[in-house]
Amino acid sequence: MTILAASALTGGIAIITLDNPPVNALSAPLRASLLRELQQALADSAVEAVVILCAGRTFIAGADITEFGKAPQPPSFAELFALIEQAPKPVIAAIHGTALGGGFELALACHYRVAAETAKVGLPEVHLGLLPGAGGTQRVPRLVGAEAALDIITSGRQIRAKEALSLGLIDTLVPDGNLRESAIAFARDVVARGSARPRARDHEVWTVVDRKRPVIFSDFAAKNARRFKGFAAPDAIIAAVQAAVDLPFEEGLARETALFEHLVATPQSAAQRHVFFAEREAARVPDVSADTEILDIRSVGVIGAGTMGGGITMNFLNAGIPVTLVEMTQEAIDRGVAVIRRNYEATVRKGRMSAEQVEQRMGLISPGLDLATLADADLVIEAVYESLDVKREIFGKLDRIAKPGAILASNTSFLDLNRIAEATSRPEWVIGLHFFSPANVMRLLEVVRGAATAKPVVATAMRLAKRIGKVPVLSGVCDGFIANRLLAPRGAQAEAMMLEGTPIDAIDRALVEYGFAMGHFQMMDLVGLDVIGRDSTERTVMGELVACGRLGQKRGAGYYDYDDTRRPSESGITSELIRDVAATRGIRPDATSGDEALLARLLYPVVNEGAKILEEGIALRASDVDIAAILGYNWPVYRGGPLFWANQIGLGRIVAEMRELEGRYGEAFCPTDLLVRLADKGRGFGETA
Ligand code: 3H9
Repeated sequence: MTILAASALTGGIAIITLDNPPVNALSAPLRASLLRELQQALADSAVEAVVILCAGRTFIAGADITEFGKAPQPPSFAELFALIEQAPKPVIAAIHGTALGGGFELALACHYRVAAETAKVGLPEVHLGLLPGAGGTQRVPRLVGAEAALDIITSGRQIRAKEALSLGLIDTLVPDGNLRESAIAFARDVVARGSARPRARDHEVWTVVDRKRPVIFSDFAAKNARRFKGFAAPDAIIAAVQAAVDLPFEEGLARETALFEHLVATPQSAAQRHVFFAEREAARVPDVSADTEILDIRSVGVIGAGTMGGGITMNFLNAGIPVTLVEMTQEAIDRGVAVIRRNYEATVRKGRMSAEQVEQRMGLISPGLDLATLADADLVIEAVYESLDVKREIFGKLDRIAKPGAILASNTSFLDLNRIAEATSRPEWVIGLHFFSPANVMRLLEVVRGAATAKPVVATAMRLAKRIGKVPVLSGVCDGFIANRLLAPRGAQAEAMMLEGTPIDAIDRALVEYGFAMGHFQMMDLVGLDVIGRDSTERTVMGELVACGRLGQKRGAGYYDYDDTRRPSESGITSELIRDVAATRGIRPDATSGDEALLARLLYPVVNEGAKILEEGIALRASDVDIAAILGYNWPVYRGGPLFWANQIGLGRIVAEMRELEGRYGEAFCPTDLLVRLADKGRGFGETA
């Protein structure tokens, strides 16, 4: 039986230990159990102070996220925290690991907070489309002032114990491994000093905030408008923190509760909670059991020091794993290493890394020109240009060089991994590791499983992804894998609509309004039209633009014209070209208007492609498709990904609308069997009957 909360008494100090693996989420049973233990301790005349401590790897990581959207179970957070705060005996939180969300809010309701040196605290609710709903927005401003509170709560960042101490969020730091004893000693000291019971609620917010600047809230919203765009939670957080300033504590709490209850019922929060669990689920491969052997990756080889190879290398350096980086010429390797150094130096300038750290990381690279230097690497990643012949040749050589038991990976973004694996005598050791550009920044890693890839190789890749800060999504072998396959139909529809006479800025605006950082044509211009260079036998607008030197933003002209500040404006030349190309291809004007119609046109084919990817068994589950879209090409996180979004619209409606569109625009709108089947059953993607 799992012990949820149990008490022990040592010399007048009651120690309540919470034990709800894996992260001590404050579920209803845990709340009930803690409430009971607290009531007993407070009623026990032998108890002079109470310490709340957690078993396992962390203090409470927050409310149990799986409970949101269900009927609330007693006791409420408010009831529990009121008991703590109003307790006639001092209550002390002893924090290790991460005290997050409702967990940190519990600590804030305690009279004192003792933290282990490596502990972190934070209010990450914003990442779930929520605000701290258990007093965090009212107590934090009272401890640190409104401005710091706005930063902490809207960023959701984890604050190291040292910073938390200097901010006044915790009272003392103690050595790791000695938390229990230190917290007991702290409690004894408090008792000896006369059982003082300071409460965050009694602090004056105005003692920290400059009274003359009531505009801090509107200033803060304006300054962060870009970052908050489209998200509902930041505005609600600002309103709640403002309530901490404007209203008495209890009224502020009531305002916070009302805002929380509103947010938790929004589709945005449902989407962001879906993404939270989907990211974690993605690492699981059903036929690769948890006890599959994980290979030890202590050294990595990367072939190709271009943009991709360099970015890939940085991931391993950041994780402290040495990399042997191999190129064809001295010039190429020197350039690649210099770019890596420049990237790190830029991070130093932003104050996010020290000069010593740069040297440490650069010291982990062994640059060279000889593939033979990869003989000892535990994992080799090939990141040369996309040519099957070149890759097969490299894998053939690697096969002769790499030690037995080394994983041989390709960073191909669309080639047939099985053909690459066949160039070796050990296809079971070959896997795809498809990084997204910039590879040191983008969190998605598509792990491509070939027909022969061995289970330990898959399991190792999934584990390694986490070690280097990536979210792995398993993909089968197909042209474009998951993320790129999803992106293609959106582009095809954007271009079709352009030729039918829909203004490109209307198409882009619809995507930006939906939540993408930029529209299709803006993205093409940013990447560079010459770089995208599609093979086409037909006359295309892009081909014509390239032919007349309009290569995109870098030339000040592409689909759009750009001024010195890179602001796009409509181009007469492009409009003319569009009309011209449409006329030669016999496309009649038929502009689409209205955001809903534009989005149906642009995004339903993406939903359909996602369904095909599932149907073909390329992705393991619907939520993996969502993660690939969100992390691979910035599908707005608050939409939950294409398939979650489709569920929210209703698959029945999507199928009906697609059939209409199919009549007008053809095959791209023919709903795939899986989509039709689910719609007929009234089910959504990933939903069991
Ligand atoms: C909140 O508190 C609202 C309140 O303000 C107001 C209430 C009224 N609930 O991430 P990991 C699971 S909102 C349920 O892989 P790590 C997770 O799904 C909450 N489950 O470990 C996974 O399950 P599985 C605010 C949770 O070591 C397992 O635990 N708090 C929760 O890489 C391990 O997780 C947060 O948003 C939860 N709260 O990282 C914090 N948390 O093994 C969310 C985790 O089945 N949590 N799980 O896949 C985290 O950020 C990370 O889990 C943490 C550990 C940093 C704690």
